[in-house]
Order: sequence, then structure tokens, then C-alpha cells
Amino acid sequence: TEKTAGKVTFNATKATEYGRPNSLKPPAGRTAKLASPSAGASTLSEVNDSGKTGSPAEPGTNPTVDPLTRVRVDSGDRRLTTNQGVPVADNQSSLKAGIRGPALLKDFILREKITHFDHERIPERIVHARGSGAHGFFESYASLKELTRAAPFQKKGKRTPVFVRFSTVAGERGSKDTARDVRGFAVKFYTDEGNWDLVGNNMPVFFIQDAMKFPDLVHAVKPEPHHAMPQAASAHDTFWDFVSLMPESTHMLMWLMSDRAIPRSYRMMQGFGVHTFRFVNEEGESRFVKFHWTPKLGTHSQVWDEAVKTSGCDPDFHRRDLWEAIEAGAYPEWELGVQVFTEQEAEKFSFDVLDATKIVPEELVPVKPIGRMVLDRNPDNFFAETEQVAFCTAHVVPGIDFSNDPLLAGRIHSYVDTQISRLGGPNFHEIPINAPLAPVHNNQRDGMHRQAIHRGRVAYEPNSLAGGCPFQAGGAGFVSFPELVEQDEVRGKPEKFAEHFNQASLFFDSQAPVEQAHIAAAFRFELSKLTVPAIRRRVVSMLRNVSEDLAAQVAEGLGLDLPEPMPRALARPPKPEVGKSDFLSLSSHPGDGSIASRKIAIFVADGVDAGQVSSLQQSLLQAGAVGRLVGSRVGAFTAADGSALEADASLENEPSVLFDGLAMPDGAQALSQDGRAIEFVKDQFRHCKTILALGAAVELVQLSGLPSGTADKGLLLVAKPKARFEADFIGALKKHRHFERETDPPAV
Ligand code: HDE
Repeated sequence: TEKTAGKVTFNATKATEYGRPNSLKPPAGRTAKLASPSAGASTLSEVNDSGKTGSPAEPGTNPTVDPLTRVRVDSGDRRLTTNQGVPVADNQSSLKAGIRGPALLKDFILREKITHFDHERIPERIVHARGSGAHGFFESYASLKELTRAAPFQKKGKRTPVFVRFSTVAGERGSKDTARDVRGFAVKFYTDEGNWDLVGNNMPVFFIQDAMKFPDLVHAVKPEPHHAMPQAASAHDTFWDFVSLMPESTHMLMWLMSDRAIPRSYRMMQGFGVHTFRFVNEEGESRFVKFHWTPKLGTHSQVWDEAVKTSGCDPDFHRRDLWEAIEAGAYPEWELGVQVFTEQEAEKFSFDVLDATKIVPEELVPVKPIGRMVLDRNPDNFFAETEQVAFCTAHVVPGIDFSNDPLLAGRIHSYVDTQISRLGGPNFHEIPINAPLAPVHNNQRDGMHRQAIHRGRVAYEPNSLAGGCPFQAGGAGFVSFPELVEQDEVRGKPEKFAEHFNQASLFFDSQAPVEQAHIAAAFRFELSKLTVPAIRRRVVSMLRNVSEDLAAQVAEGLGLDLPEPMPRALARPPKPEVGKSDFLSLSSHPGDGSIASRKIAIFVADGVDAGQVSSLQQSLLQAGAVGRLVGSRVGAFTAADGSALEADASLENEPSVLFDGLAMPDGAQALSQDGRAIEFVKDQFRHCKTILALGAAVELVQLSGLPSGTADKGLLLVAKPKARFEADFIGALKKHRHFERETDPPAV
């Protein structure tokens, strides 16, 4: 405690930068838990007393702030210097021989500045280049000692700091957020026993079964190499050519064509470890485990037309959404669940748990909730943290181990390897965001960009000159699970890997009708973009093994005759245990049902009813949502009662797709001459969002050309507003989408 007394929380001005005095301070009960000073314990650990991890975090401060303070820079009140700390007198002009003369080589200030600038970029990630990160913590619900000795799960209430990065896969670093794509969901746990990276996706299966095929998959989905198109899209020949020749990808394609691939927000998607991992307990007993993250806000998606439009008006849609929610104190939260099963149980399944194209249906092994993760702090610097963070599947801690999934095996190699070129050498673990909070001691030395200054003359082991240190931890260290292996070296696949369609059918058959319709439409769209008709036919022939209904819809949408079904690898495929699983539908993860942090547009114009505007704003605020006034332009408008209203967005700068719902107070019909307002209403309707029109503003809805007699629970037309319209509005917003109104093609 003495250590922290009088210590200033880093970046004391940050809160004021964002206009809120307490932005670093989570609400009561959600702060990083301070260990009792009298117990002399640390935030990170009940046992670890190393100087590096032993300091309790400031109240309200995420503990990962602490170890990063050493390298944080605030330039408030400071003079400008060179990288050598030399004060710079003039940052405007280079040094010249005479005011109109040539620039001089000795201008070391100019040269340093330009040289550094010339080298500002590092290679982007070969996949998952586009991403956004945040700090937070994981909190264990209970002790899982029986199952695993992994540090984060040893005690009820134990908090472990985390850094999370969400990403798209195919697009380059500057590409749009709302591409149809898998999303990365990578979590770095800074545990007492070193870093554990759970590098997952928002879909629980993968395209391929063996790491050998990964470069082929990525080459196929990335922009085609001759003309570098299309950016951040799978809708092109090479991708579908490859996957249609790889029937093992069928199951993943169902997920990729589903609404999971166009999430409404990173905060509203599930995450999965994908592979089967191992939990290992203190006694060395092991069980298989699969990891599931489930968002507290429920799982929600955009619709395709909306995602396409969003990518134009806000390519940073998901990045902004995550950033704004955290700055506003609406900390995103997920529950971590595990499916735990034994090897003997696994052997009985009709599929192989080492095959990453298969899930373990929750009907076979239920998901047990074991903790929650809260993201409560934005990075200070995108490059230093989000870009330089290096997730590696090889980063496991005692208590977590690998299975023999051959896809995982390739990953254990690939992630460490790729950082070496991406981050410029083998010392990437010393970059502050990657450095473990647990102390690091070994005899690895030197290399590019070494930060640590190792003391002493011993850099080998065994040694006597350093008293044998650092010494092996023995049983207290990481001990690989001693799995018995007695087999020939072969290239090949286990028998059950050859069944490719059962779980694709399981997924499709488990979707709600609207989700099925979206899957069919997504296949239709993607395949319509192909230039080689034979590939379209091959995909449809593959779909015949999934669902005749789906194959027929897609063929119809492409004007194709139904081709013969693709021959199956197994003449007599094993019978699946489960034919339908509710857990696979997005609608089965409603979350807490709240509309917290949703953005709702309230139209304003001169002459609107100020009372309605303010009561809408109030009720949205109470529900945790954000009501934004949208006018024909930003700035001041005069309400009917003469009061002033300030529009903070305009029809031009924030179109419909950036909002989850629309309210039009009486008087908003003044916008009826503005085509953008009509377009706004149409898109809200087309994307199945809640629309409220009060009094004469109902006219705006009529002008938007909805089919006559349209009525649904999300279209609230209140010609004579009475009390409670706000409650009805919020009730309808809680449904998020009103898919009952959706038609293909759209009615407006
Ligand atoms: Fe990755 N993957 N991957 N991947 N992956 C990378 O590592 C790789 C796979 C995933 O936010 C790369 O640091 C191979 C499955 C995420 O920084 C690279 C194989 C899953 C991220 C790499 C796979 C993932 C990556 C590129 C098959 C879900 C972003 C840059 C054998 C479980 C992490 C980097 C972040 C990133 C290789 C398959 C998820 C090249 C070889 C399956 C979330 O190392």
C-alpha cells in the first residue's frame, strides 16, 4: 500500500479529454478488485509477490495499466525534443544555406524526423489485418481446481487482466469493418503463470481440417493476385473454386453465409476457441475442453443490405462502436463457458473432436459457465497496443494443453513465426503490450530490439556460477500432458474426418426460418459474383448434400438447373446424434434483452414538438440507449414552443444504417421534401428496425412508399400520441429487429 500511496493514476488528463471526469473509473463493484492491504496480497495473484506483479492497482484502474506506465508518454507541458532528447527550437523549417538556398545535409533534426517517418509502417497481419482492441479483466465464477490448474480459474472472484482484439480476416488493415467475413476473437490473459492466448473466432468451426491447407485457403480468399480485387470479400471465383473442391469446408460455409458473418457489433457476437483443448489439473489428470464466449447483450447481426451501406458511410463501424461503448462506460461483457468431456466420451461421438470442422453439439455436452470478461478500458495508442499485440496459440500456461487437432498443430508454429517478421525479431515478447505480468527469467539473449538488460556473466544452464539460477520449476512448471502415442508416421486423415455434411445440415436445420432465408440469399449473392458458371454449379451440387431445400433456392436464385449432388467421400456416413440444436440459432442467445448502448435517431426540424423530443430522449437514456437528434443539417432548430434544439447529426453525415431505430416527433414531417429523410425511413423499414411516428409525422412514413396496409409490431404509427408511447417504443426496440416484415426482394 505504501507503494501506491500518493501515486498518480497514469494519464490523469485522459478523463477530461473525453469530457467525463471519471472515464477511467468503472462503476462501483466493477472496479479492479483491490486485495486487502493487510493481507499483503496483490491484485494479480494471491501468491505471486514479484516486484513486477506485486503492486495493487489504483482504485478504479484496470491492473494492466500499471505495468505499462513505464512506457506511457504524455507531452502536456513538455518541450519538443529530438529522439535524443535535444530540445528543438524550430519545427517549421529545414536548415538552408541562405533563405532561398539549398537544404543542408547537416540538418540532423530534419533527417531524424523524415527517417523515422519513412519507417513508420510495419507489415500488416497476413490474415486478420483489420482489427480493434480493448483492455479488461476476466473474473472466475468459482474454483475449477478439480479440472485445471490454470491460474485464472483457481479461485472464485479471481480477476486476471486481459487484452482482446477483434478482427475481420480477409481484408487489409484499412478495409471496412462490415464485410461478410469470420471475426477474430483473440484474448490474451496476463495470468500469474505467464500469458495465455485464447485465439478464437466468432464461429466455432473452420474451413479446413489440416494446417497444410491454410496457405491455399488464404490465397484463395484474399484479393486475386493479378489485379488485387476484391477487397475484404469472399464473393469471387478463387474462393469458391477452392472451397467447392474442399467439401470439408461445407459446414464453415454455412456459418459464413449466415448472419454471424455480419455482426451488428463486436460486443454482440459469440467467440469460440474452435479446437478441442485440454484442461489439466494438479494431479496431472486431463479432460478435453471447448471454449465459448457468449455476449451479455445477446447475439445480433446486421442484414446484408445494411452491412453494404454501412461500409460506405462508416467503414470503422465496429471499431467506433467498441470504442464509444467503452468510453461511455457501457462496458461490453461476455460469459465464458466450457464443454468438458473425457477422451472415452469423445471416442463414442459420430465425429472426431480433433476435426476443427465439427462442433460438439451442446445436447451432447452442455456448456458450463465459468466466468465473465469485461472490457473496461480503451487502448491509449492504437499502434503500440492493438497493432503490436501478438497473439500466439503456443502461449499456454500450466493447466491448459493442446489436443492433437492437426489444424491447431500448424497454428502452434505459425503465430510465433509470423510475429518475427511482423514485429521485427524474436524479442516481440518485450513489447509492453505483449510482456507478461509474470516475471520472465531464462538464458535467451540478444537479438534485434532487446530491451532487458541481463546482469551477470551467466547465460547458460546448468551453471554453478549463478547458483544454478534461473532454475527449472519441475512439477510447478508447465508439464506437457503425457499422451501415449504409438503409431506409424503417416500423412493422412482419420476415418471420421471424411464425413463433411452432417453438421452442415445440423446447422442449417437448426436456424430460424428468417436465418435460413438469409443463408440462401447470401449464397445467391456470393455465387452471382462469380464469372465461371462451373463453380456455381459445383457449389450447388455440394449444397444438395446439406439441404435439398437450400440447394433448390440457391439454384433458383441463380437461374440454374439443379446439378447432381456432389459424391460423398463415405458411402455410409455415420448417423449423427443430434439433428437439430437450438443453440445454433442466433435467436437463442438473447442476452439480457436490454437496448443498452443502442443508437436511436430522433428526427428534428423547425416546428417539432419539443416535449416529445425530450421525453423520448429521457426514456432512451433511462434504458441505457443513446438518442441522437438528426436534422437536415447539424446545429440549432427552433421547436414549436420556441425552444432551441441542437441536432448532433444530419441526414447527410449519419444515414439510417448507423441507427438501430427511428423516432419522428410531431413536426418532423417538415422533412418530407428531403429525399434523404424518406430514404432514411425506407432503410429503417427495409432493415426491419423499429419506427415510431407521432402526430403529423406519420406522413413521412406514408411518403416512404410502404405497401398499403403494412402493419407490424415495429411500426408504431401514433397519429394521436397519448401517454406511454415511449414505453411502447422501447418495448419494440428490445425486439431489435422485426423480421416478420421482411420480404425477398424487399417491398421498398
Ligand atoms: Fe489464425 N493466424 N491461423 N486462425 N488467427 C493469424 O497470426 C493461422 C485459425 C486467428 O488479433 C496470424 O499474428 C494458421 C483458426 C485470429 O492478432 C497467422 C491457421 C482460428 C487471428 C495465423 C490458422 C484463427 C489470427 C496472422 C491454420 C480460430 C488474429 C497474424 C493452421 C480458432 C489475432 C498473426 C490477432 C491470426 C495463422 C487458423 C484465429 C498467420 C496457420 C482455426 C483471431 O499466424
